[in-house]
This record gives sequence, C-alpha cells and structure tokens, in this order.
Amino acid sequence: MKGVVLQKNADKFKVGVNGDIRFIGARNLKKEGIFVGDKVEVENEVISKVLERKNLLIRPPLANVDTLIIVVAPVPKPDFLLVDKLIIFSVVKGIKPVLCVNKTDLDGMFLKEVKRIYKGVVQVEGVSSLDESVMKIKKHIKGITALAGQSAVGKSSIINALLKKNVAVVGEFSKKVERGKQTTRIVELYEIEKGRFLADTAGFSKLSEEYLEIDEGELKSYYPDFLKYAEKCRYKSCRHTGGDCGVLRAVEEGKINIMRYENYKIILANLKNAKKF
Ligand SMILES: Nc1nc2c(ncn2[C@@H]2O[C@H](COP(=O)(O)OP(=O)(O)OP(=O)(O)O)[C@@H](O)[C@H]2O)c(=O)[nH]1
Ligand SMILES: [Mg+2]
Ligand SMILES: [Zn+2]
Repeated sequence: MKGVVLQKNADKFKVGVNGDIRFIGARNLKKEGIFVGDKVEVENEVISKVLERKNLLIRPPLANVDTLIIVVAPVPKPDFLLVDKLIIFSVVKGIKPVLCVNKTDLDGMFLKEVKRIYKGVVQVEGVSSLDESVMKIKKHIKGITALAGQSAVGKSSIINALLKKNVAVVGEFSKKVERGKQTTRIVELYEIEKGRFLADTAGFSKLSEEYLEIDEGELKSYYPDFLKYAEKCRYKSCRHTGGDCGVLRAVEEGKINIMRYENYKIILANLKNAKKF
C-alpha cells in the first residue's frame, strides 16, 4: 500500500494510508533518509520503500512540495524582503508560490496595498482565519502544500480554521512578539481533503540568500515586474543598479514598486557576499 509521511517522531513515523493514520517504523531504511512529505510503500505495518521525490527542502525538511503559500499579515510588521526571497525560492525549486494576506479582519487596506505591489508577480489571496474567508485557501492546496512566513502571521490558525478543529498549536500574539519565539517547532502535514495536504512549518521565517542557490546575474530573471523595462537597459547584462538602466528609470517614474526594487538590491548584495565564503 502507498502512504504519505505526515510526521516524524523519535522512533515512529505518522503515515497517512488511504485516509487512515498509522504510527509505524521503517525496515532496512535509515530514518534520516525519510522526510515528511515522502510518498512511501507500506508493507506489514512498516515503511519498506521511499518513492521517487519531486523535490526536497532542507529547512524545513519537507519533500514533494507542489505549492508554497506565503503568509503575510498587517501584524506583525510585514517582512516583504522575506516574501520576495520565498517567491524566488519557490520558482527555483519548481514550486508554485501563492501570497496569502491573513488577518484581513484587522485591516482591509493592507490587502489592497499587497495586491498593488505584487500585481503581475504572484497571485494574492486575502483571508482571515477568524471567518469563512479562510476557505478561499482550499483551492490552492494541491498535492503537498506548505505554509511559510514570519512567526505569528497565523499559519497554524489557518490550518485549524480549515479543519474546523484545533490540531495545530496557536501562540498568543502578545507573548510571541515579546519573546520572539516561534510556536510551531516541527513540520507536520494535515490532510485537508483526500490526497491534498497542508504543512505547518517552522523554519521558513528566515531564508538566507545562499539557500536560493542562484547566481547574482540570474536574480533579475525572477522579477517579472522588471521585465518590460529591462528591455530599455543599454546592456543586456545590466544588473539594474545604475547607468543607462530602464529599470532604474521605471523605479524613478513610480512604474516599478520602490520596495520591490530596494529589496532586489539587498538580495543582489547578499548573493555577492555569500559567494566570497
Ligand atoms: N485578528 C486576527 N488574528 C489572527 C488571525 N489569524 C491568527 N491570528 C492570531 O495571531 C496569533 C499567531 O497565530 P499563529 O497561528 O500561532 O501564528 P503562526 O504563523 O503559526 O506562528 P509560528 O508558529 O510562531 O510560526 C494568534 O494570537 C492568533 O490568534 C486572523 O485572521 N485575525
Ligand atoms: Mg505556528
Ligand atoms: Zn537595467
């Protein structure tokens, strides 16, 4: 029988087999070589084989990811640099990114602003885990989908709202911000609908540039919002940091979002530095 690894504990794996949940071990396989998200063969109540992977993320450790739902909210203060890195990371890994604005119950304007910034870059969905709007997330959950983003944006709350029960631990906002601690510490998959899984994760709240596994020269190709202005750069190899540059002019004329551009320059500089070591 085939199953999906939902969680990994000290000595057992939690595996979903045809909607059933089993806590089983692995035979003749190294435990370190089996990841949450792995599709496995289950024989006589043990994992006997790991099937071929589509991809494997290291931090958080998660296999076969189809879609990454990047969550932002009006509070905590949004980290758009992280959002941009997560979008690039997804595209590099062959994962579809979706940007989810949570906590729209607190601030309706924030969603409009995010939609404006990311027009033509990524699909934006506005929800609140406190009401029915959270169900709009369901259509984006295909195969294995992971939630990513800063601590306290409401990833675990979204999972609980979708499943209509408290399976994932939610942290109290004020305490989280005071202590700066993440509540979710493990990676776990929840079956939202048959064969469609959503992962609650820890470890996507920071993403160093090396992890993007791209070259500084390649970075600009991950910016669809720069593309048509880049045609006006004097040199094809232009990195859009100065000189006769169409992108720079578009930024000055307000045609390219300034924050997207400033964060592009930060990522570019960090990619340069990462290479020296
Ligand atoms: N107003 C409002 N508050 C929300 C919403 N979703 C979550 N919260 C609150 O935000 C806080 C953090 O929620 P969590 O679900 O623990 O956030 P998380 O992203 O899982 O955080 P980590 O596990 O630390 O990464 C809690 O106090 C939630 O009650 C929402 O849609 N609206
Ligand atoms: Mg959480
Ligand atoms: Zn340029």
